[in-house]
Amino acid sequence: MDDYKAIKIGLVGDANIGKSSLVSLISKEDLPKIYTPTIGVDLRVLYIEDKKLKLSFWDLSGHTLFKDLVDNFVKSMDVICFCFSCDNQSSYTYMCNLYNEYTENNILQNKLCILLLTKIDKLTDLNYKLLGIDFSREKHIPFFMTSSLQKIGCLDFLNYIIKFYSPVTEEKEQKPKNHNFECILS
Ligand SMILES: Nc1nc2c(ncn2[C@@H]2O[C@H](COP(=O)(O)OP(=O)(O)O)[C@@H](O)[C@H]2O)c(=O)[nH]1
Ligand SMILES: [Mg+2]
Repeated sequence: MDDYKAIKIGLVGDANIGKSSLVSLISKEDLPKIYTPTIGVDLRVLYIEDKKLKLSFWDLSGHTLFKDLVDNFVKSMDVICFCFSCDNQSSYTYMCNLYNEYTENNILQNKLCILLLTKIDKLTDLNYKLLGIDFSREKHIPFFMTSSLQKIGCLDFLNYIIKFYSPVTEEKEQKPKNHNFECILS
């Protein structure tokens, strides 16, 4: 596996919004039946054989107790997934604050950023979707709506990352921010 290109993908956002569930689903594990807060950092690795990619998913705790630890991990990531959920308005504010903080500290330079709205099986207020679309357009980052429970959107977001880092798209990799992303909704 030495010839595999290693990509580090970090999921950040408020606690209890479904980050760990998303990582479990992507790594083809059963979803946890009861809520277990992530202690600091959790890691899952996925090998994409035909593209020779080693994707490591860093499930980063949203608990403020681990913020310093998580911030340090974020610096070493290639991809940052900014997450907020459909059942928690304050998770949007939390995500925006994180994005602004990382931008101000130049942490997002040369990283691929992705916006994820989680738990869309619980979407009762369309405003969440609109907030996501506006944020994605303003920051020029792709937007995916996901539900780990109903297995919606998770593969789309995974495939996006695979395509982005596949050999033919190496040019893109150098300047992720210069591309005009459209919102990607499923
Ligand atoms: N309805 C619904 N609940 C979810 C979904 N994903 C996670 N949850 C639940 O939300 C809670 C927090 O999930 P978890 O993945 O641990 O969140 P994290 O703290 O952000 O890592 C758990 O009770 C999960 O069962 C989803 O897609 N839909
Ligand atoms: Mg977690």
